[in-house]
Amino acid sequence: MAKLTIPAPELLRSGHSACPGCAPALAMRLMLKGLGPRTIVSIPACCWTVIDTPYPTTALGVAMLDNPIESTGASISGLRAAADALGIEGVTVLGFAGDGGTADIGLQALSGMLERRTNAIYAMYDNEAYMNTGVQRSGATPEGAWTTTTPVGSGARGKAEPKKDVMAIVLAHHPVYAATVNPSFPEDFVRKVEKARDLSGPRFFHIFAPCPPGWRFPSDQSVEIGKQATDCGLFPLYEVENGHYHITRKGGALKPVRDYLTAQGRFSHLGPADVDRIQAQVTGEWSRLLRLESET
Ligand SMILES: Cc1ncc(C[n+]2csc(CCOP(=O)(O)OP(=O)(O)O)c2C)c(N)n1
Ligand SMILES: [Mg+2]
Repeated sequence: MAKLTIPAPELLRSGHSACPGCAPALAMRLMLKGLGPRTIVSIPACCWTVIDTPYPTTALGVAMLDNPIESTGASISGLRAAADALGIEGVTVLGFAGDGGTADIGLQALSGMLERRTNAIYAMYDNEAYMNTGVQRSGATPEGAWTTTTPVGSGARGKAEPKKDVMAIVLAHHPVYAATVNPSFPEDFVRKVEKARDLSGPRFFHIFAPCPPGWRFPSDQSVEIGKQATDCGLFPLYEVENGHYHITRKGGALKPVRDYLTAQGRFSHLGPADVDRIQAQVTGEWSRLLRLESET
């Protein structure tokens, strides 16, 4: 039998207030298994501030700082500067922010942190909308998805615009390391986190994070939906180290995107032509990624 490589210690404790099936909770659990106890995490306004607190309690077994939604990049820059000034060694500084707080509201602070070569890890958990305030669309919401601000009805068919390519924006800053991870593939997730932990400089994670109430699927399906997203090529697992791309999961032929879409209520209004269009986009992006891997 294969030996599991995931560390046993739990730094996300019981008693947190995540919804059943919350993939962002699973993502934090895996992130801290990879980083270990000498981690300081900065969390902006998002579901995760609610999951961890209310003050003065905490479900996290590491030091945690709550920061305004737009300033995670600035916050982790300050934490790193403070740790260095105080001579605190061997500590990992982590920003753990939602897609709204990263792709939209906190984008300039993230850009600044990357450009200054801040020695810290920024992780964006992507549940593809502003979930904590009631499922409003973000720049990371995919085309066609229902949200409360991209309704479905007469003349309205969910979000009209494509998803913002946050990895491309981050990679334009030439970080030391950037990777996509998905809690449905925990071994791949923790291996990448352990690798990033041992590097120095700006590092970034794009975390796939299904949200049962926001995406409208049963809460026992989160892991399965995550698997489908990667196995159909919609959320490929890869890492980019000093500009070199490496796809970390190639499971043979890609599964059809249709199964992933039909499993979620937020896409239930899409017709065959919509599904075909999304399939063509996913196939095209997958080919582009394969090309990038072979060219670099
Ligand atoms: C400047 C500012 N604008 C809006 C808010 C309200 N707000 C709090 S949490 C949140 C949702 C954040 O969405 P995301 O970053 O995707 O995290 P999620 O809630 O999905 O976990 C918003 C809009 C805020 N706190 N500060
Ligand atoms: Mg979100």
